[in-house]
Amino acid sequence: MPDTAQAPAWHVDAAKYEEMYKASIADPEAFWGEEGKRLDWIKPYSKVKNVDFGYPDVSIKWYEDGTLNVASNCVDRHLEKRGDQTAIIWEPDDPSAPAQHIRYSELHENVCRMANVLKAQGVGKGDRVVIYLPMIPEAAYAMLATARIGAVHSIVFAGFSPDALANRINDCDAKVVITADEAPRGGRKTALKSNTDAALLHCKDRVKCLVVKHTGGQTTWTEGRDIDVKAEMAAASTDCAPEEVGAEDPLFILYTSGSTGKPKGVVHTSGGYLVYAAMTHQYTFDYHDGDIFWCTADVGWVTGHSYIIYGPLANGATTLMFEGVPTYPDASRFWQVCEKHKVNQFYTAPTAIRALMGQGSEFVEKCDLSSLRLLGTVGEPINPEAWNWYNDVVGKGKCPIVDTWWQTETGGHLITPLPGAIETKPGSATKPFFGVHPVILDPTSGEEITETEAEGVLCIKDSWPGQMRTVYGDHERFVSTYFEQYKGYYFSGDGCRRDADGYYWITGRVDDVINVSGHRMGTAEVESALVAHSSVAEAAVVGYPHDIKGQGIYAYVTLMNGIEPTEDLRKELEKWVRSEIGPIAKPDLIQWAPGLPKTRSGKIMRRILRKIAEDDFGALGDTSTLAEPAVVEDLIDNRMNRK
Ligand code: 6R9
Repeated sequence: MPDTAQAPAWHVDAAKYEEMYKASIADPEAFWGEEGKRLDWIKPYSKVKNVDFGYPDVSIKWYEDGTLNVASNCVDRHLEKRGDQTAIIWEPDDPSAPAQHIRYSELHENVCRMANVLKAQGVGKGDRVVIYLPMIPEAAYAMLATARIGAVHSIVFAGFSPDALANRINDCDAKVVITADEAPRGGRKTALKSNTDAALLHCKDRVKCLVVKHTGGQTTWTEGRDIDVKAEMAAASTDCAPEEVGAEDPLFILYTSGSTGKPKGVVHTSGGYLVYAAMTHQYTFDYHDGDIFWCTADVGWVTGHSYIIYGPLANGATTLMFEGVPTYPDASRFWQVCEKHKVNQFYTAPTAIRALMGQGSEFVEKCDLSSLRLLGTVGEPINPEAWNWYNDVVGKGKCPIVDTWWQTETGGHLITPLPGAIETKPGSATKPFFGVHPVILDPTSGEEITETEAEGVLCIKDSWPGQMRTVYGDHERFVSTYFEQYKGYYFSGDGCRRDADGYYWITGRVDDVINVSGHRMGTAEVESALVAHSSVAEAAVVGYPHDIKGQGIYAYVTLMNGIEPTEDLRKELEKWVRSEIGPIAKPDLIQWAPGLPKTRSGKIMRRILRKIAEDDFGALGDTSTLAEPAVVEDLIDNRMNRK
């Protein structure tokens, strides 16, 4: 418990957690029927849950006959009580530039103005809007304006390449893309508008480009297609009636990597998602009225959707939005921002914690962090060393750490400690959130392991309101990805262990997804980028343990006949992948592979490649199905130095 006199009591204690959890599992209809009331509905729901996890007819609906507007739940309904309260604190990349405090009343005005700008471009209910913006207030306005008019947003992380942007604009058939001239981060600028220009060469002519002039950097301008958002907003009305949408109408699409094929458009709907984002934000972070909440994620990831924008704003919170990076101008930036804005709850990723830990504790110690009451992590397993540093140096042993396990697909936290209720153990996401029924299955038999102590694959037995509903435009892919392998369950793709106390420990992905600095990367995506290069015949990509990033990208590359493996080519391939996908996909290590280990039927044996990349080739396992065993010896002899 914090020892500051004014700290509020925790929302739940151990007994209350047990009681609420039991009730949520015993009678989900009653539990979620009650929780749904945290939103303002235009037409209240009479049906709470209508879910079928049965293969192949998976269907998930929550609050299906209710109607609402997500933006009015995040903005309008707070105006009367907290119109003058700060909704968003915006902290710019440059620490000497002023922060902005955007009141709920101003947020309302700006969202309405932006909504009217979208409407003037012919965007209406159900239309898709792609958002490719830096971490600036306009990103929040754009999301909420889209929701206000019943349209569907799809945010593309500003670190993605023109190709990745074009693919997403085309996949969801967007009517407009909202971008900015430039994105400043860590003192450097990314030319977002030029990227967008390059992307739009591969998109339908009718796609309009709304440009936020943020830095004032030079951009080329296509008359008739490009629109100056700030100028249009200034001229637009501050009135825009919110559109009534069904609970199951889509709110957003977010593309995420899977083990095969191109990224999937994860679809979240309006009612259930918002109930779940708001509820988890309140309980997991023990959010109370008046708290200053900071989630350091980018709005391009699901964490930014649920815990910078939708959860906090649905709860009438003050949410901090940070444009910069943890190490600019130096490694104390996070802590300086905490001190400056008196942050109460701070939520970040293990990779950031590890990087800052490596810079030394003095960067933390020179800041006044007495406002902090709770710390959170998300994105990947946190190693106990980083957990302890976070706990001791940042939290001074006084702030509970919530290690929240969840996914783009789940909309909000599924397994997480609740402060005041669940004792933490470094490295464990601990216990399920209300209404969440995790099970551990034997990966081979698919049977549920009923003993408390268990290890296997993590599945969820029944739905929760924040669950994704489908893959955009491809429901079959949704069913086959998440419901086919283990029938009757949602399959998370993660491995997991349950200890004798019933605590869950996530062990990492069991599929061909790697987790680089908390960002999901499909190995198939990196491979297809590599083979798109004219010198590359074949490529196989695996993850390997990396001190800061959690996992690094290890690529085995077979060159075309007659192409010489040189250092220049290695650099060129790194650059190539950066430009095909984005900087986060750049391979850390590229090994020239004269051949790849394959079965006689031609399947690449990734298990072996993983072992070599992990420097664990003493334990290659069964290699009897290898077509050419000599290939493996060559790869071992020429493996890359991981240091
Ligand atoms: C929210 C988010 C999801 C994957 C997930 C898992 C890993 C996330 C974690 C964690 C261990 C945690 N992951 N949180 N692993 N402990 N607390 O990160 O979504 O980008 O879709 O990634 O991230 O492997 O399956 P997303």
